[in-house]
Amino acid sequence: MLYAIQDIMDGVKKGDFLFLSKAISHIENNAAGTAIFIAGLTAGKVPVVGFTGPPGAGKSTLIASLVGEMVKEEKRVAVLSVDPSSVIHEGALLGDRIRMREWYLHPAVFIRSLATRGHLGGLIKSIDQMVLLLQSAGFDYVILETVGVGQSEVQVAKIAYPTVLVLVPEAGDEIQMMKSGLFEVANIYVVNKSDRPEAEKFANHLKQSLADRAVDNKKTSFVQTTANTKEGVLELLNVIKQYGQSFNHG
Ligand SMILES: Nc1nc2c(ncn2[C@@H]2O[C@H](COP(=O)(O)OP(=O)(O)OP(=O)(O)O)[C@@H](O)[C@H]2O)c(=O)[nH]1
Ligand SMILES: [Mg+2]
Repeated sequence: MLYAIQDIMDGVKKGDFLFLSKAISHIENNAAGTAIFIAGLTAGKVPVVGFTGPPGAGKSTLIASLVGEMVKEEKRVAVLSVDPSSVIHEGALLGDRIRMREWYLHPAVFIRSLATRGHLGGLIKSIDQMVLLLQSAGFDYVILETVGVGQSEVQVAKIAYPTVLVLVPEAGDEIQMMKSGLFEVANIYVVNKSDRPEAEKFANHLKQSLADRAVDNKKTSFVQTTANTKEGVLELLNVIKQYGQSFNHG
C-alpha cells in the first residue's frame, strides 16, 4: 500500500512502528521526497548508543540483554543493526531475529536490520538519516549495531555517543581494530564472554593498553559482561547513562 509523505510523518511523530518502517524503507531506497521528509523531522536529544566490534563478539546478545534492562525501566528503545555481509530475510537478519527474539513483538521496542552487501561506506548518509528519524519518534534510546573493524565502522561509530566497543577474550582482532581507528573512537570498552577462562587475562591486558593510550583527558570506561547470562549488563547501562548526561549530538 502507498502512503503519502504527510501520513508517514504524522505516524512517525506518534511513534507508530508501521510508519517508522515505511520511513526507513523510504530512506533506504532514497525515494522521492526523502530530503523534504528528513528536513521536516524534529529530533529530540535522544542518546544514540553505538555497538561495534568483530563478528560474533556478542553484540546482538548484549543489546538484547541491555534492552531488557531498559524496558524494565519503562523506556522505549529503537535498535538499528547494520550488517555488511548478511542477507536480509523478511526485513530482518536471520541471526539477529533469533538473538533479539524476545523483543520483536514488544510494543516498546522497535528493531530494524539493514543488509549492506559490502557497501557500508555508501550507506553512511542513510544511516545518519535513519538515526535522526528514530530520534524524532519518541524513543528514550536509539541503539546502533555495526559489525566489523574497518574505516566505515569508524564513520558509523561517530554517529553514535557513546560508542561501545565489544571485544572478546581472543587475540587477533585488537590489532586490526587499532589500525582502523575504532579504538580511538570508542568511549566504552566491553570485554564480553567473561565466562571464558582467558577473560581475566584479556581484560587486564586491555585495561593496560587503554591506560597506555590515554590521551586528552578523553573519558573512557571499561565493563566486563557475560551477555547471555546478563552479568554486567546493568552496570553497562549505568555507564551508558553517565555519557547520556553529557550527550551533545551535532
Ligand atoms: N559463552 C558466551 N557466549 C556468548 C556470550 N555472548 C554471546 N555469546 C554467543 O556468541 C555467539 C555470537 O553472538 P551474537 O550476539 O550473534 O554476536 P554478534 O557480535 O552480534 O555477531 P554478528 O552480528 O554476527 O557480528 C552466539 O552464539 C551467542 O550465544 C557470552 O557472554 N558468553
Ligand atoms: Mg549481531
